[in-house]
Amino acid sequence: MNIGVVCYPTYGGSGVIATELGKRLASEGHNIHFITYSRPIRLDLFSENIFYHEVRTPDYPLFETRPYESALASTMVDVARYHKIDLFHVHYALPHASVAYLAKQILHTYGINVPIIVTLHGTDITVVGRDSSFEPVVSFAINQSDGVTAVSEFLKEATYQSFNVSRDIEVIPNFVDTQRFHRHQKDHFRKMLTGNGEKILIHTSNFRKVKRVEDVIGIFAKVAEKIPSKLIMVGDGPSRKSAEDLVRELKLKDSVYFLGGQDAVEEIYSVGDLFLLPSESESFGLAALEAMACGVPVIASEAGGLPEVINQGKSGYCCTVGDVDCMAANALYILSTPEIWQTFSQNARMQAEKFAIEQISPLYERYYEKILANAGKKVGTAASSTS
Ligand code: GMT
Repeated sequence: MNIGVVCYPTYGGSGVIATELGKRLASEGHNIHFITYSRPIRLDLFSENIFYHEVRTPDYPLFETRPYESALASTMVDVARYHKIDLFHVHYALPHASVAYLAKQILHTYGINVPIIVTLHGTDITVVGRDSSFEPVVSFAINQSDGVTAVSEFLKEATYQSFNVSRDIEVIPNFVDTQRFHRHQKDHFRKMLTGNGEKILIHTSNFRKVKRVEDVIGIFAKVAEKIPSKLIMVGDGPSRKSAEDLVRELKLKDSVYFLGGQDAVEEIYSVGDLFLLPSESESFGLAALEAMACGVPVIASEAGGLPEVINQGKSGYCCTVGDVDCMAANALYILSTPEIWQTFSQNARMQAEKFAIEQISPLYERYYEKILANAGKKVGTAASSTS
């Protein structure tokens, strides 16, 4: 199959999922054409079946903001016409679902039908997409797409609740590469961070309001009062400055490291004793899954799809959003004895294996085939695919 993939290329779970899925499908013989405004962050290695088309949005003195959507639709049309795209898979509804609809209508004028599949990821539904400035467009585009998937049952239901949508939505959960994400031997790194055998707590995110980074620090402060610990903060974003200020205010500066954006997160998770994700809203929680694959138990809020990922009481705990006391108490319980931690760590890995990429990517392939069949299109399988 020749598949056009549209996603956000910067740090963020939806871009990671889009890129890792594309890489996996390319390794199985499909031709994957990424169409984005910069190279997707995890598109690091050359593969003969992967192509990258940069969307250029020319500037003009009249533009206060550049019309990216028009440039993206035009690039999608161009790539579809000249690379014989069988279907477009667009990740994150806003604005990709409506842009894909536009591209599809334009392609019809050339006598070309390219079905559109939209994957809903999170705040495109739960936060920004449902704002009245966008809702009618997002509802329309979801209804008009040939296929729609959501990354959790929670997100599927949230879509029905917040949008004027009644069509079928297929739940295909996110996945993890369990070969890459496993507990690496990183004793020297651990020693570097914790000269006195402290526990290591980790948080990774894009430091937005929805992540409740102040709760991460609150949980850590309570844990550190009882058990000597360090906190590693990975990622960057708007809440980082206030988080650093809070750490200074609480006089925790020597125990909290802000590492900024990192690529080899599996190496950091490999020295982790707990992963903290107390988000306000989280459709899935890919970072938690990746940490679990490295044997790190998770302390999280019970927001959104997190309870579908974390096996409560086995691989971690979920508490009510904002209940820092509950999260700290559960963290202390897991860290209280090496035996309890070991059991949670093993369970975390086992739970993550249920979401291994080799289990989940065939679900997407089957869904592609179904949508293509519904559209009356017959295309080759991975093995017979040609560009
Ligand atoms: O919605 C966002 O915050 C952005 C989005 C992304 O592009 O990174 O994250 C969402 O999609 C991820 C991948 O499917 C999920 O793992 C995250 O839980 C989800 N974020 C939220 O729901 C806040």
